[in-house]
This record gives sequence, C-alpha cells and structure tokens, in this order.
Amino acid sequence: MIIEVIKTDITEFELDAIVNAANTSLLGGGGVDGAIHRKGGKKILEECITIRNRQGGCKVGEAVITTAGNLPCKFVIHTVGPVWNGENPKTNTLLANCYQNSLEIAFNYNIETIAFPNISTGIYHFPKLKAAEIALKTIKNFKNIESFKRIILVCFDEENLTIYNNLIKQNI
Ligand code: AR6
Repeated sequence: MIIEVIKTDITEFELDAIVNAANTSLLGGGGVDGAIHRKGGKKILEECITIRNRQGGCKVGEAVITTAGNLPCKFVIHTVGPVWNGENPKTNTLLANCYQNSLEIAFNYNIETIAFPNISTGIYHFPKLKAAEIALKTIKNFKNIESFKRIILVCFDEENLTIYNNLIKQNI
C-alpha cells in the first residue's frame, strides 16, 4: 500500500469511499462538504439527517458513514475537523482523530480504497503544513493500514499539493 497524493476534485473518484470534511450538524456547508452534497444529491443528506436524529450530529474528531448517492464512490465517511484558533495540543489531537476514526470506520466496512481531503485546512483555517504532518503520521501509524489497497490524499490547491509532495519525499 502506498499513500498517493493527487490534485483533483474528490467527488470524481470511483473508490470504495471518500471522506468529507463536514461540520457537527451533518447538514452540509461550503467547501468540499458543499461539493459532495451538491453532486451526491439528497440521498446523502437524508442519511445524514437519520444519523443526526439518532445521535445528534457528529462531534469534532469523530466520523460517521453514509452511502454516496449519485457520486461514483460507494460510501462517504463524514468527519468533523477542528476549527483552528491558535496552537493547542488538543486541536492537533482532534485533527488526528478525524483521520484515525475515518480509517477505523473504513476498516470495519471492508473499505480498501479511500480518498481524504485536507481536512480543516479550508474554512476552518488549520495551518496546512501542520495539518499535513498530522494526516501523514496518523495514516502511517494506523494499525490496520495494510488492509487498504489505496489511500489517496486529495489536494485541491497548489499549496497543499507542494506541502504533501515535499513531506512524502522526505518520507515523513
Ligand atoms: N475536492 C477536494 N478538496 C476540496 C474540494 C473538492 N471538491 N473543495 C474544497 N476542497 P473545507 P474545512 C479542499 O473548507 O476547512 C464546510 O462549510 C479545500 O481546498 O472544505 O474542514 C463544512 O460544512 C481544503 O484544502 O473544510 C464545515 O463547516 C480542504 O478541502 C467547514 O467547511 C478542506 O476545506 C469545514 O472546514
């Protein structure tokens, strides 16, 4: 299994699962969340509402799974990144939890191919380099990492793409 870094729109992937950078309401929003709900259609929102009615949304750092509506992938794993408001070890842990808990759910669903966006680095303003280091470290340390065939880190902007490529080159 190798970790791939690709600059593209995550909604295009025909994988087992893509991860959504959602918010605690699970009702959609801007950024990648908006793109996924727009393209995926109302099936995803309906399942999110069912989860919300059952457990009151999704806490920061946690993850939930739905099917993918009109998207070409099979599942969407919705996780909620932390909002950046200055250096705080707790915020770093919450971002790591997003990757950890998404992989945990994916593993439980026998998902072998999965794509992640750069969680929290858009509207939630998490510093991109720090977020990338946390993402790579958490994914590499995941205990069942060998059960995945492809893990794709999707960069939507040039800055994240450069950061990830540099970190991968340095084997971080
Ligand atoms: N494909 C891949 N990556 C994307 C796409 C896309 N189609 N669109 C944006 N990105 P953001 P956050 C990148 O803001 O910071 C929403 O309103 C983007 O360039 O989507 O976790 C939610 O409802 C950035 O690198 O998520 C929450 O309220 C990364 O995805 C809030 O935003 C994450 O940016 C979550 O903020």
